[in-house]
Amino acid sequence: MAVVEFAPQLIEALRAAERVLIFTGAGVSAESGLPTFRDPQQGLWAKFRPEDLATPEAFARDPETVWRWYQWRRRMHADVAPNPGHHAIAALEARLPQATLVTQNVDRLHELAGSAAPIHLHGHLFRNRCADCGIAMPEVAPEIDTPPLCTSCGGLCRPDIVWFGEGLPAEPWEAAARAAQEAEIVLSIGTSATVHPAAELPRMAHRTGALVVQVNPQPTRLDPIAHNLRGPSAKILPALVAAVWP
Ligand code: BV8
Ligand code: ZN
Repeated sequence: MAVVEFAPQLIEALRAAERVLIFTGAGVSAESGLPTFRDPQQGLWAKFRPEDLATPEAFARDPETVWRWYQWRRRMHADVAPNPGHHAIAALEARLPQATLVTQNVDRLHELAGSAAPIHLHGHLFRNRCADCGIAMPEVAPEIDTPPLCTSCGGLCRPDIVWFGEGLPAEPWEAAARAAQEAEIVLSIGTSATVHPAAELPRMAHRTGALVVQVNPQPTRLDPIAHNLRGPSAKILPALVAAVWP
C-alpha cells in the first residue's frame, strides 16, 4: 500500500493542539459497507427522494412506507462493523487533550469503535419515539413492517431521527456549536457539508481562526477553506494518527 504523506506543519499543529473538533458524515461509514446519501450511483438518495421519505409530511402521508424504509436500513446494519477510520477517530480522541466528536451519522459505529460520547446531531437509527407525544419507545425487531402504537397516547412509532424541516435537538447542537467556536483544529471527515445547520460548524470554526482539515476522496464546498487530505478515511486517518504519534 502506498505511504500517505502529510505536511510537517499539519503534524506539528495536531501535536500541539488542545481543542479539536472531529466532525463526521456518512463517508466515514462507507468502508463499513453503508451507502452514503448523495453518491449518484450508490447513495440512499439516488433511489429515493428525501422529501418522499425523510420528512414529517411524508410520515403523516404514508407512515408505513417511511417506516419500512427505516426498517430496511436497520436490517442493512445487522452485519456492519466499524472500520479503521472509526478506530483511528477513537485513537485521536484518546491522544488529544480535548477532542469533541460530532457526527451527522445516525449509525452507532463510532460507539462500537470505542468513542465514548459522540454528539449525534441527526439522531439515532435504532431509537424510536412517539410521533405524537414524543415519549421514547423501545427498539423494534427489524422485520416488523408497520409502526407500533404508543402505549401512552396511541400515536405512531417513528425513528428518533431528525428529518428535513425539523429542528436539531437543542443540547447537542449547542455543544457542537461551542466546540466549533473553541476549536483550534477541525477535522471534517466524510461529509459533503451540504446539510444545514450541521454544515455550518466547520465554517464557524474557520471564521474564529481554526485550521480546517478535510478528509474526503472527493472535492466538497469546504475545499476553499480547508487543508485537503484527498482519500478514503479508513486509509488516511490511521496513517495520520501514526504520523502524529509515531
Ligand atoms: C432545519 C436524516 C429548521 C434522514 C438528514 C441553509 C441553507 C440551505 C438549506 C437549509 C439551510 N438551513 C436549513 C436548511 C434546510 C435543510 C437543508 O440543509 N437542506 C439542504 C440539503 C439544502 N435542513 C434541515 O431541514 C434541517 N432542519 O434546518 O430545521 C428548523 C429550525 C427550528 C425549528 C424547526 C425547524 C434538518 C436536517 C435534517 C438532517 N437529516 N437525514 C435519515 O438519515 O434517514 S440529512 C442526511 O444528510 C443524513 O443525516 C446525513 O448525515 C446528512 C449529511 O450528509 P453527509 O453525511 O455529508 O453525506 P453525503 O452523502 O452528502 O456525503 C458523503 C461524503 O462522503 C461525500 O462527500 C463523499 O465524497 C464522502 N465519502 C465517500 N466515501 C468516503 C468519503 N469520505 C471519506 N472516506 C470515504 N471512504
Ligand atoms: Zn405517544
